Amino acid sequence: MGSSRFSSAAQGAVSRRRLLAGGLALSAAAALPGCKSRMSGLLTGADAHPADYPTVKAVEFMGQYLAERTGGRLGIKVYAGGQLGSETDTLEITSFGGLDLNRVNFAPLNSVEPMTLPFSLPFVFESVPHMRRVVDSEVGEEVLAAMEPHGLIGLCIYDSGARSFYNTRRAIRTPDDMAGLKLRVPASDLYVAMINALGANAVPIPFGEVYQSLAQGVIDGAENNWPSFVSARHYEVATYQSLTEHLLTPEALVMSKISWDRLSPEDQDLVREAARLSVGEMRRLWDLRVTEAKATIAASSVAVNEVEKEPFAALMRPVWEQFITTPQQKSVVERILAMREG
Ligand code: BDP
Repeated sequence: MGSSRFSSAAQGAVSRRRLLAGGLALSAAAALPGCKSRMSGLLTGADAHPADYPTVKAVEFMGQYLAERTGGRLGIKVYAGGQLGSETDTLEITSFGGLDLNRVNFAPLNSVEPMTLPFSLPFVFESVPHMRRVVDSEVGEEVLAAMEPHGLIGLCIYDSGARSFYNTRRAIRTPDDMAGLKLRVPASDLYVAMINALGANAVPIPFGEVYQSLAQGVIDGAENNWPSFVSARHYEVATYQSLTEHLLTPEALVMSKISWDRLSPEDQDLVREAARLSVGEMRRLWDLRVTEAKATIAASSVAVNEVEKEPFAALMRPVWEQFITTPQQKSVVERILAMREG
């Protein structure tokens, strides 16, 4: 099951082995033949973020909705804080049916499904409203649907704000300032190419290991949005934040196709409806969280600088050409650009 694009089974933590054995997913035993609509239980989900983060809260909101609508027959339990492993690992586990739900950034999906690459292109979205317009359109639906052959049902797309660079060395004002910096990236070849095209050195590391790597000087910096910069405490170590806003890559909530197929058509509709409703809640929480994170940084010792984006964007053309190659991807990119205001 799943796609050959996934690497061999995730190794390591006992909890992950349990997951691979199907230990946490909606139990197959609950799905009696012919009794699909009586399926009951807690859907399990994974998230790299702490329990109070907007993505976790949004999925819990979805769970409450499901519980209300089914009289408690269905619900969701989120394993937050990356306790089940990196997003790459949990995606693989989800595709095998060891987890029901997984909230991930689009970055780790880039190596799973090429149709996720357009959303990960640097400078493709001009603003948060532009990104929201795109993901709310048929383009969002198309990209979510493209994950199904990999054992993943794309349920909805959440915000992730704008990612900017931060590091322990110096303010970044022009691409020249990036020369030689060792910068952490998520597990995506596109991110690696982006960093290298800017003259820095990309170091792929799971999100949960970034704080320690910064503190130990294994890397000089990383890039992320305001809420993650604060909640992962990267700002305590990386005290130069440069507002490149190079990526507005969103987040995806996916469901294991194996778990999905165990639901009755009515429950599938309900899960889709709950996911759709959770997007509004997520955006509300997200906007508050961005404001809070900015206030935390303003009161901290982080030196924040604005950046003229054009010189950075100009260096991204070869990256776009390298990763956008199929007519389907090109069509998505064209439609994204057509939805710009400027
Ligand atoms: C955060 C995303 C999270 C990623 C993380 C990263 O919400 O899904 O794991 O960035 O950089 O903004 O890996």
